[in-house]
Amino acid sequence: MENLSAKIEAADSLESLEQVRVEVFGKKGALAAEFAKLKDVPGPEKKAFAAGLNTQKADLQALFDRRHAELAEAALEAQLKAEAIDVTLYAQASERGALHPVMETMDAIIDYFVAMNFAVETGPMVEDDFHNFEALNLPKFHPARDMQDTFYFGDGSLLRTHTSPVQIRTMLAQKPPIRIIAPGTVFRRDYDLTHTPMFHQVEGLVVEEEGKVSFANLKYILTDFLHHMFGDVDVRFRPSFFPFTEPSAEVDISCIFCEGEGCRVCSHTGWLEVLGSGVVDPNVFKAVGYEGVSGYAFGLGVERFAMLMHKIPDLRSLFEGDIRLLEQFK
Ligand code: 2NL
Repeated sequence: MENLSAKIEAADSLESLEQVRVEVFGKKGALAAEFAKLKDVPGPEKKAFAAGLNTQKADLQALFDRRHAELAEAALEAQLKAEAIDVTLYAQASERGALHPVMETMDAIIDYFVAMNFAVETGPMVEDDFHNFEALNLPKFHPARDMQDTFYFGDGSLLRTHTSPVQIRTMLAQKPPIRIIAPGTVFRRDYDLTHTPMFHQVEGLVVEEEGKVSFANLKYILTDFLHHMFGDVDVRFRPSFFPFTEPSAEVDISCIFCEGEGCRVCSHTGWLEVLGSGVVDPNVFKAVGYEGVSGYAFGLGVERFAMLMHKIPDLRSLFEGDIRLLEQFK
């Protein structure tokens, strides 16, 4: 028994102590062997013998528990020491990112119209002929449907060329009054200095009971919007044509580079075109089953807004992911 105590004391790790535990307390261990002798002890001595064994067992167990606690404590100490972190060391500072200027501009545009009580609607980028063209008074064989401009999948589906289909879907799903903007990604087969095959639009649509909105409301809100975005610029509405509006107008601001004097950016006109707009064509309302309503709509290209607001000269720099450009927008 002396040597069992010594064995427990001598264990120098939890692993070796576990081996000792099996040797001492295990089913086939030293204590079990001692207890086995009990059956050969003559009757009168049995009780004292058993009591002696139990005392020894209890002593050994106490010794084992103490040793186990010591070794467990030592193991924890060692682990904490090994895993210690020097919190006084300088960390590698991580670079902070930022929104891309196109998304930041989109958010600024959305914020204006949300403040003006417009709801934000979104829809699928893969569309069909009805929602992208037919319902917008773009009949079959209209040049805007040309293979030149539209990505077709060959099964009748296509990549939306504007976010107008979102407004068509909203009108089909809801009753007037409607007061929404549709921001999103759009696609056209066009790639040169001033066009990219993927770009972003925000379109707006207001529909009310007949006679409650007119071109005057459109003119007011777009003028206020452009002042909000570009500051103290002149705003001009110029007659134009879109298949989905009648009458239609393109909206110009006085050139923010030369303040209307005439420069290369404004092609020496003093004006920059920034919006398309108009009074919703009756054929559009017919296509969605609306009667006795009037409305106005508008659309803008977000990349163009971003370039003008930040005076970025080259459209392509918005798509190249050059960190030297992006770092300037933190
Ligand atoms: C532009 C022209 C415009 C619209 C978009 C629209 C949508 C519906 C009905 C009528 Cl559902 N119109 N959208 C109207 C006029 C112009 O955008 O130059 N965009 C960059």
